[in-house]
Amino acid sequence: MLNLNEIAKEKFNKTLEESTNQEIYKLLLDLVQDKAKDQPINESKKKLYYVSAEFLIGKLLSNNLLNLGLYQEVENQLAASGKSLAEVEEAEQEPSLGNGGLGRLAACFLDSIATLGLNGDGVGLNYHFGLFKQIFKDHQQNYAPDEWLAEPTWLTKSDISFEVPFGKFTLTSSLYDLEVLGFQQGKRNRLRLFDLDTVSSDIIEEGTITFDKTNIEENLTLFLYPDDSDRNGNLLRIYQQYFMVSNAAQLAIAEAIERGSNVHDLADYVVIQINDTHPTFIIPELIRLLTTQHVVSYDEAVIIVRNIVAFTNHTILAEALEKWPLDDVKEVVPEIATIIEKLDVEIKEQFADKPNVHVIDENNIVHMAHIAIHFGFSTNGVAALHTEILKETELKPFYELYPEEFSNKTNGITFRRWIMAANPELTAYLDEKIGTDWHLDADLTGLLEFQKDEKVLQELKDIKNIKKAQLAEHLERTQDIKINPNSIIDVQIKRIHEYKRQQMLALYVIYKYLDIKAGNIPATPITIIFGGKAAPAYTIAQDIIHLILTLSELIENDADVKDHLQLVFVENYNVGEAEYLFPAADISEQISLASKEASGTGNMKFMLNGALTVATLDGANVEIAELVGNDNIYLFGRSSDEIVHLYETNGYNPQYYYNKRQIQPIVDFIVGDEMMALGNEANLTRLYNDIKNKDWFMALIDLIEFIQIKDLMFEDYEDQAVWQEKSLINIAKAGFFSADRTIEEYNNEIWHLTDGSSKKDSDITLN
Ligand code: 26Q
Repeated sequence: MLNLNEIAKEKFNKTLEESTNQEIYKLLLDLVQDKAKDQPINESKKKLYYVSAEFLIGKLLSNNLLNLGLYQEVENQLAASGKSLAEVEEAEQEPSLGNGGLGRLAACFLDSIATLGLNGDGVGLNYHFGLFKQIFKDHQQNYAPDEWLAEPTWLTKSDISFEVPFGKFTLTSSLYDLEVLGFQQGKRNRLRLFDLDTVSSDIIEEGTITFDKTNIEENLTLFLYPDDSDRNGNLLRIYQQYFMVSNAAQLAIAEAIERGSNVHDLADYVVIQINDTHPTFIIPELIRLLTTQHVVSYDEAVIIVRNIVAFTNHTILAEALEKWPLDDVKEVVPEIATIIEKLDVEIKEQFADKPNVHVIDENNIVHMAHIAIHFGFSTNGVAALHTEILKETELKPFYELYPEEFSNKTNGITFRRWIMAANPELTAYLDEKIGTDWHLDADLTGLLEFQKDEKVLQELKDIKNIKKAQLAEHLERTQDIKINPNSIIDVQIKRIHEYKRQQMLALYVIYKYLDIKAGNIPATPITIIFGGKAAPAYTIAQDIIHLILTLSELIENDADVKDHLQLVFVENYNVGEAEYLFPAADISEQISLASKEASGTGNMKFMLNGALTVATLDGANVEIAELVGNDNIYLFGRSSDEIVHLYETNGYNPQYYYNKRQIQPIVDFIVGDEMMALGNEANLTRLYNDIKNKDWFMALIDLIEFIQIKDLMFEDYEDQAVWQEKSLINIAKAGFFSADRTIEEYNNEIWHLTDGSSKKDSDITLN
């Protein structure tokens, strides 16, 4: 029997009541670690390595307690001593080892892989500083380093270490492990994070995120690459990537040999899923290791690797597709550059007439995705529409070469974190209404039976109100932001990027502000909440943040409006903030320019917690709409086909939309006197000119429709019986988006972990 009081007495010679939250956190961390290490590690002949530059795992305490089945017991015992788990959790530093969706997906996948009892580890880097801390000052995004590696830590240093040979020096790695516990599974996997003992925070300029980018021994794992658009620091990025994959490859080979592989049969023992192209160097690295450290010929090594590596694409934005100058690769790892050149020769011989599939282009640029597709056995997109776009446009020439290697794996989210831990109130209510099987099978459709049950609809609303009150309390306590918990909570939380169109929602806010000034008072007050970080070098994204923060102050200062409309930008949006925001939202903003958002996963978290979605038909929104039906989602905007066509024909002209009577005053407001009085002229003018003259991601094209659909939504909110029914249907249909379903698909169609054979055992021949 667990007795926290006794443990506290033993450890600190205090009762639980007398212990500080910090002490209780330490006590619970030790308890979880002990229990975790009692659990055997998953085993099977073949093992998966999920290699990723990012794992946005979030805080671990609640999730681990939940997966061990201790959550309720611990919460009860803490409560009996006047303590709360939520407050204890505030002692935990959040590891922000990811930028956004791709990193969070990797974390959800680890949870599901362990829950399904599959033998699969994550492999990545132990960044000493996670993604920067975002601080708002003078309506601008500022940066502070995020030092998360404080004691006590969940990491355990192993005695595993490898030599990684760069061109100019060889470095020795150290491996740290994090336990990954399956939900009620009794076995565990690990997240394996490689590091360098020589890394030092002394090279960081005090209080900034600036450091000497050339001092590789001291900086290699110092920072998560903070950026998905900046081109500086390319060499460091290559150093990081090669260090990650060399360690991953050496680990996979060593473990396979331990399990009985003779290396020639490595593909029966190892499958490697690469999370976007960031780990693509693992292909040449495996070839290097097999041919130099083991007795495998080059030709055979290429075949082995082709049976091991599978690639997931997460974006169709051209600027996010990784390409490195061959000279940069040569400078960092000449041996790998040589192998890439050999692979390129093979492809050029085979496809002489198809320059768009070559590995190295005419400008001597290495295309990482091309390596991954040619020399892996599987390429997948992350939502149905995204995969279709890959096949029909972005990766069409590759799809024509290898049609059977392409597949879709629609993303998913772990229900353990995104409803069971984040929304225990809704969890308990669902348990009462439909039983607890959904904890494992994610089937929530039993709820549909209560679609017309007024009492149930009212109780769901009561839970939403509790979550709104908790959000309001949290924001006031931690950020000194006061929101009205009785208002409609309308949320857009995600990285700041033009294609996600935060600027379009900001334009809606201007419209609404002017409308309220004109005397049209909303029936229920509205709170629009933004959260998200912008890449430091992404100028227009900084301008969008500035616009929102300035507008927020303007509204706050306006006595006519502030009680009816509030605009809030949550600072330093991260997994912890997300856990408050998703359960409290009434409205989920999924308004990306159609064709641009590969999937989205926040859309799924909102739906699961009962928010209604305003959406373009983009990414996984398409599948949400199919599941709930058009009456239970608010769709608007141009279709993906129309947008793709506009880009192809250069057919979009923002001036045309700007000149419309309804739009011009809204856009002009950005540089009007009121905004200029509060904001920064350079930011506002640049953004204004960009929207008017360029608007590359077409914020104006859907603006009028967006205004109409949002106003319709606010109108519909007033009929609570109808609104709550829609909300119930969204919850009930969310089961498809369980990451357990996604991982089952990966395993059945790509990894084949339980049947012991690789996908293409002998069906590949030398050319
Ligand atoms: C590229 C080159 C150099 C440096 C960094 C990068 C880089 C870093 C991060 C490129 C892309 C990323 C992150 C991409 C990402 O998060 N994509 C999101 O993946 C989610 C999971 O599949 C999807 O749901 C989102 O739609 C997609 O935007």
